[in-house]
Amino acid sequence: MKDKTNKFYITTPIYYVNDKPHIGHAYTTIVADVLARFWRAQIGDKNVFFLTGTDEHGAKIAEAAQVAGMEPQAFTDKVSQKFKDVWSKMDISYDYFLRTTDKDHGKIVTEILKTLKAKGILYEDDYQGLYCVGCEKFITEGELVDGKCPDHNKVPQKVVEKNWFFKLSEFLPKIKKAIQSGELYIYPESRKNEVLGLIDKQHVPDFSISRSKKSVPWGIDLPWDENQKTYVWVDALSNYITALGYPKGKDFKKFWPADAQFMALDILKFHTLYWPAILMALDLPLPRLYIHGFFTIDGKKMSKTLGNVIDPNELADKYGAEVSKYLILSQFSFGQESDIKLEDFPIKYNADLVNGLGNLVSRVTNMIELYLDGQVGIKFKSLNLGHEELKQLRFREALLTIWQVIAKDNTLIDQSKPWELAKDKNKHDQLKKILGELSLDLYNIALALEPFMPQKSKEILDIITAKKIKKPASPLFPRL
Ligand code: ME8
Repeated sequence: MKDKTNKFYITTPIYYVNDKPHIGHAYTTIVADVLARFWRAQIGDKNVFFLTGTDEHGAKIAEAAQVAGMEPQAFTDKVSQKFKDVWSKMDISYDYFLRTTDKDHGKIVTEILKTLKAKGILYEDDYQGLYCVGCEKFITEGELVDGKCPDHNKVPQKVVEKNWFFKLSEFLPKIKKAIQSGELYIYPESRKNEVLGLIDKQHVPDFSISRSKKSVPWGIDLPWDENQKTYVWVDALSNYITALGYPKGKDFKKFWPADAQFMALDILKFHTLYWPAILMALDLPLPRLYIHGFFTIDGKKMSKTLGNVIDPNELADKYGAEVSKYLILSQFSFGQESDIKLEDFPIKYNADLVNGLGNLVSRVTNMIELYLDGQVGIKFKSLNLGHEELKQLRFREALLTIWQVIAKDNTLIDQSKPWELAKDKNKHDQLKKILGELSLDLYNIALALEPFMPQKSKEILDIITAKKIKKPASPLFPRL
């Protein structure tokens, strides 16, 4: 990760609106939010651009609309709003929410396609093969398990149609070089190697940039062929630059290339091969890609049939936005494949927030109020706690660093027993020194928490920097 920068552009995938948001979408969006808040504090609000949105075209969405008995546009309006609502409930600070059904986006996608065609990168051909609507991708026999797409457990469609194709083969050697040189940055290393393996060992075919209008009527028209619609992935990937007003927009000039594009490994190939190829074809610089693991819930893949899909709305209702974010991010390290154990949430809430941070704030402020008449008399300075970790996108580790200080301070209080020092006039200096150290730590804990828990951070800062420090009237984190 960049150590110094004067602008920072962060994206999440744009999520399919075939169904309502779940905790998987929330995880990616929360890490993006934390990073956006972190960089805003370093380089100023105007220099950070955080994009998220919804992916609304294609067969998958059209089918879901049909099942819901709605017109596609009305259906996508409704589900897209659910994403906006949950992000607002989770206090997600995006700068722009892009919908692929936005007119502005569509116009730019059309321009991008025309440019690619004019450059001779597209050609027309017959496609004969299999298509998985769940993945919105052409799938090979070799990828099937028992004749079904392993991700969606469905028999793919047989497709015979004319499509326009992108000459990916021409770009693969250049993409490989860009990955090796770091010009196309892929994190973590294991995913980077996976992509290099894909290029070397598997035949990666050219990809289609259109679908026949007969089979997929819901999408952006192909400008030069009235029988075709734009393939949903080309429409979707373009969002990362259409949102900035490519090619001439001020934001585009300022923010592209992206400093952190987040996603899980399910869409690795689209982002590490198709997307760089499109960018190279447009003569644009390449982004930095950060791929996290897919997590399971209590050991099982999240699915409607298993009934274990976690709705972020429910978490926010139970714990509030900030605590929910803490509980999700502290479960596992970014990049790892992991399991979320819901039964751990209340345990962790009590241990880390009620007994850890909340208790520390109330003990320290109580003692300063009682023994020092609310005056700790020190100058606060920032120690940049957790900054290194956040610059490297080690979200969980940044939290661990903060909680180490909390644990150290709670132990310091237990061992130094300030209430005993307070009884002895000769030990007043020692008492003052310990409470000074503790309040400086609280100040830095609050600063470090700002990207994760902006409101709690402000509450603690207000308490600890007040002219007269007082124990808060109610606990920072009430017991469940
Ligand atoms: O793929 N664990 O949209 P999508 C972790 N529209 N992250 C998860 C997850 C899980 N179990 N489930 C989902 C699409 N995610 C396309 C993207 S981008 C140009 C187009 C997160 O709604 C993770 O970020 O299927 C994953 O990559 C994304 O949701 C897929 O969202």
